[in-house]
Amino acid sequence: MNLLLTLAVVFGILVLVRIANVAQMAAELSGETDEEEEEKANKWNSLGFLLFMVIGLPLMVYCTIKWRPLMLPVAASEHGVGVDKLMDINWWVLIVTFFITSILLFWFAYKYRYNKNRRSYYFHDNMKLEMIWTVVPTIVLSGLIVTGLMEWNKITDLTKSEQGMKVQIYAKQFDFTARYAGKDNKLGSSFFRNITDANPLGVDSSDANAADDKFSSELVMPVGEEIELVINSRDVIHSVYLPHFRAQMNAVPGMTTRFHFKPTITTSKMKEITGDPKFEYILLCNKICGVAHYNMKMPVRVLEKDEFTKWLREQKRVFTRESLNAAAVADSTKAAVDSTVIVSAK
Ligand SMILES: [Cu+2]
Repeated sequence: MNLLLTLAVVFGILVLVRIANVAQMAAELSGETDEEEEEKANKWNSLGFLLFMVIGLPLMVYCTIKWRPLMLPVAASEHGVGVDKLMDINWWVLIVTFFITSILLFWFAYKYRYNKNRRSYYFHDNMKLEMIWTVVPTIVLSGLIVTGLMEWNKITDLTKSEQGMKVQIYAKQFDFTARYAGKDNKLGSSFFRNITDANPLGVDSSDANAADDKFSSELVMPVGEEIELVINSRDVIHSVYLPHFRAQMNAVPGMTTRFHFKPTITTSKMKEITGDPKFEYILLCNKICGVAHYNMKMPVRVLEKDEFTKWLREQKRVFTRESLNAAAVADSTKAAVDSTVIVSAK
């Protein structure tokens, strides 16, 4: 089907070129002067501009309305509402500017096409005009930048992050793991040298804060609670992107980044809002991080508070008594081997 369509377009263009050639030859045969021919070409070109405007602009409006359902639904986080408002203001400024400039562009191309009886008007400069096209964009752009910065400062305000429920998002090629801080709301420290198959995040088993930490392969959050994402990467730069919550933060190896937000709509409520019973939130990697980047994602659910507490209770701890014992045995064996090596080296 696509091949047929491409062929049809290519042949269509070829036919148009042939028709243009024939028209030119016919004009030559009829003894038209170059000037007359040029005037005719100008007229057709300028009409073409008008036609493009008359078809193109309504088509753009139609497509925008038709494919609007493919856009993201309402923001599911507190700060997301502000982000959307900013986005809407930006769009309105763009749309109004686009329509004014496009209509002027195509209309002028038609109205002021070459006319041998008309002389163009020359002026060296026009203070008033220059002031208008300097001052108006300056005011509009400053307004956009200042309101954007104010919103950004609110989103990245770290004074609120202390109250947030801490959840580590650990990224690696090509998946995410979540670690919940447990009752103490303190994540146990971690170090890449501690990484083993049983301890994929390299959590320090001797850190008391790690005792109640829990793993999860999905990000589950209680509705209406402040969440503090503590973001790390094992290998390359990834990005934690939560489109429905209007949140994104890079995961950078060797450092900790944070994102603070409050989910406001549960998954089941969002199913109602979107009218889609299969709706699910998602966390995506938004940095091209390797061959399976396209598939690097994590399911996300927002639950009522009591449902969340129940869910968290069922999750597996990072360290169980058995795994701690196994780690202790491994450590002592390693220490014994090390001391043997030292003794034999002597
Ligand atoms: Cu990635």
